[in-house]
Amino acid sequence: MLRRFEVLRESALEPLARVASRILSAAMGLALGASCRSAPTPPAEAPATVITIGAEPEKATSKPEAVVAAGRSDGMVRVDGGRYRMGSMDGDADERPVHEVLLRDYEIDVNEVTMRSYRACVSAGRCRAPYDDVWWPGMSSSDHDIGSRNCNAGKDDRDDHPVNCIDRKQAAQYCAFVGKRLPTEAEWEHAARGWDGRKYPWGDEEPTASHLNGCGRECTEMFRDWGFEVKETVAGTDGWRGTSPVGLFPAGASPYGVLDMAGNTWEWTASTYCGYPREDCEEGRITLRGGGWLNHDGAAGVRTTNRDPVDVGMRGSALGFRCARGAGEVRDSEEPAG
Ligand SMILES: [Ca+2]
Repeated sequence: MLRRFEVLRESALEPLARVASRILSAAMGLALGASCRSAPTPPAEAPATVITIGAEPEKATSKPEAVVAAGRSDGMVRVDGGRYRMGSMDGDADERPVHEVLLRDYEIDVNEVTMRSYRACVSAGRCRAPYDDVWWPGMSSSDHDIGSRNCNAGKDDRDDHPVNCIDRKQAAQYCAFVGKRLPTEAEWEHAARGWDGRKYPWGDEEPTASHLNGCGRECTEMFRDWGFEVKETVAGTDGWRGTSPVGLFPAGASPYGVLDMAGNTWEWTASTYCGYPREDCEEGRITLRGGGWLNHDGAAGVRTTNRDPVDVGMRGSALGFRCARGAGEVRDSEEPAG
């Protein structure tokens, strides 16, 4: 599958645009590296889930009572399982086809994991400390310099900000430390989108500076000071050049009350990057969700169905995570739909 990144890299861009896109990638900690295809091998954390191929999700379908009555405990929100139509016919090629998955009941963190929370795992000797720099395959020295400036490690005013500049192993280590696990892609998307096929966690309204910490004027000006032009996610300013404290944008809450599912940081999932429905999986490449404080493609990056694959060892300044808990997705062989 030809990904947007590859399209960008291989198209006849002007040299300056090439540099800008590369630097933008550096700041986000997202890879432009070539993908490594292999035989489909669904990972243990993300069992195969495809049930049927469906149409675009219907708008305004009735919500299960459990959604309305969703209760929170331990900083999590409970999500009742069911048949969920995953993907979008309006987004990128890898968001198609819309297909139905069965989700078991699960819980997901309301907020992204903070520097403060992560530190407890480090103190217990169960997690490696966050890095103070970024890394991904093929990174240049300038990528490293620009990208590392917004790592939160070593900065004493970031306790309530999401932990960033951590690889997927560190994210998984933290979730295990607190008795949880990383969410699968399907779990993540449903928690962000609910049952009515919305484009963003809050609905179909285009993003504003009150919905999320994206790349507003504060962000474009920061990069301009560094000599680069980046694409804005929102008009005006959201007030945060890099990450913001978690949970600061209630107007951007998902139907389940989950926060920062658009913006602040991209989020690691449990899922290896595969085409829909689960085919042509790319071993060693993991799907990120949610968009971050910087998005190379602007508002399109924070859509609920957007997917971006990166190397499993990558760490970026716009990349964090949240955890989930529960039995996980239902395999099609276990409980066919329809
Ligand atoms: Ca911002």
